[in-house]
Amino acid sequence: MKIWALPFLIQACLIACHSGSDTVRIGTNTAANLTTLSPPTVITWDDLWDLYVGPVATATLNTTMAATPIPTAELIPPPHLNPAASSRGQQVPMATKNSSWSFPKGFWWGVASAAYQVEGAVKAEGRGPSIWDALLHRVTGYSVANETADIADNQYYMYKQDIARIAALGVNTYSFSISWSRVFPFGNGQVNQLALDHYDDVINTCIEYGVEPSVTLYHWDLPLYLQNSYGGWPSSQIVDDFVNYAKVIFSYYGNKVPRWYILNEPIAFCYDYPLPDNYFGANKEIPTWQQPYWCGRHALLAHSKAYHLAKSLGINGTISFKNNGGYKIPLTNSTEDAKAVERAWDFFEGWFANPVFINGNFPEALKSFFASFLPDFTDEEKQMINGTSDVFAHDAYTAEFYFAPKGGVDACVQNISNPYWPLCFGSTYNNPASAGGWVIGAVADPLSPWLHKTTEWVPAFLHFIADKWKPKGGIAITEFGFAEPFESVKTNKPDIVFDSIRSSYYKEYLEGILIAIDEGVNVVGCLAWSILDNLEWRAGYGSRFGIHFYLIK
Ligand code: GBH
Repeated sequence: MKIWALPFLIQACLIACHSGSDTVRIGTNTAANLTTLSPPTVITWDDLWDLYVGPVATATLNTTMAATPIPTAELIPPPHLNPAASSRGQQVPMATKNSSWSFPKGFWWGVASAAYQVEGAVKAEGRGPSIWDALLHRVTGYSVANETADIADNQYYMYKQDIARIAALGVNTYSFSISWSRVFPFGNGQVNQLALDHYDDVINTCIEYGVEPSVTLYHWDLPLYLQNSYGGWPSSQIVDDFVNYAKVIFSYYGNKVPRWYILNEPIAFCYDYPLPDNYFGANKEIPTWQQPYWCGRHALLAHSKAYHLAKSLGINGTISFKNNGGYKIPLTNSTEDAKAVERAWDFFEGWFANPVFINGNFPEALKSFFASFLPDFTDEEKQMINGTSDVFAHDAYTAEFYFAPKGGVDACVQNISNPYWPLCFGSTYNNPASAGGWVIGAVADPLSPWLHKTTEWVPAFLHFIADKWKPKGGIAITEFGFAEPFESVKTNKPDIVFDSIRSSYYKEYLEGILIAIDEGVNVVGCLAWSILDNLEWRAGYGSRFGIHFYLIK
């Protein structure tokens, strides 16, 4: 059981109910050996699993579980951070309050997850493997403790219970993602009706509970077969396969879904390239250092094609992609550090936000870096890409200081042997020595060292996005959250569920949003990451972002 991070939220727990049964298997089990696997050899669903992933664990609870009513004893909020009056006689700390602040009408808020991180049931009902099944099963050390997502939170079977809890929180949105390799076990080709039925029920259950479903089409779980056949996102072949998948999803669920996110954090999944050698039939033609940028090009083409397709299908929900990255602060007030900050926005957020929100093309700094290897977008492509987000969706967790390399940004750009090339900026969590070297804010769990509590920068961050990319539909914070340090080493439940830093992170972050709204920034909604502890990718289960505690092992 875990205490809610937000004062207005409630205390609750997830009950893991387990009852027995076996793995679901489909297809024919054809013996194959690795030497016959180079495309275009036809391989079966079993081959994909057996050769590239191996045996997977299954949960004992493996049929859809009905929701059980949430006991009122579990709906008791935690003590307030700054208790006003207390029956127990604590002293009341000074607290400032501005009673005129309020969220605008129509502001939505809720909780988020992603398919691979919470579903488990990886071989159930025909799901094909994704690259992450192979990465976590086969690549030793890819996740810190070699944990897999075979069972994870078992949400594939327990979604009704999870959605009942979301409703009990009093929030109005659940943001989850669809697993592409459930719907297309091979990424393309035959559709798996069981998967479509499953997500239909997830969406319907949300609606039944008065919770609006937000759907992300792609949260990093690329069908393994597509990585094997042509190297995944760095190949242009991904574009049509993705758009074909998007078409099935948009056509099937259509206007039941008020908010769609086509891609989650292309910066993050493109920088996962190159994937480790020798586990996939990888794309050898593209030099490894270029792969993130080819991925970015195809992500933009796939996103924008899918966006236009959705509009042409009459989808009337809000459609965008989720960008990500922290607020960027110059380490010192030098002009070089200011340049470094500008370049960092261009290389990260601007990589995707400039094309979509400004002019269909990359920022100048990126264009000149790409010039020697990446084709320019054609005029038609630029036109297709520009304007393809109805809202600026940002996963905005944290902030960091940026600085120029010694000798300055421009000299670095000209010198490929500079250790900072090609980015030509550096970043740090610590203030300069002249300011005492203090860290920017409290650090999260050691397994998520990139995350610091920097909530005092939230208003500046929101202003920056509004001023630079001028999103017509406003800004949505599609993920924010915090991994309480060392939670996974605690054993006493009351200690585990009492989240000091996470609680103040959420409270002060929301205050930051209110300040920005009060100052005229159009912020339309926000989503806490995450509804429950889950598989934190390479950090495994040790870094816990859930506002519900979930004991995975
Ligand atoms: C989100 O990404 C993801 O969408 C979500 O799946 C995830 O669970 C959540 O954050 C919490 O992490 O290890 O130093 O190379 C947030 C952006 C991008 C931050 C990748 C961490 C890796 C930093 N993330 N980044 S590092």
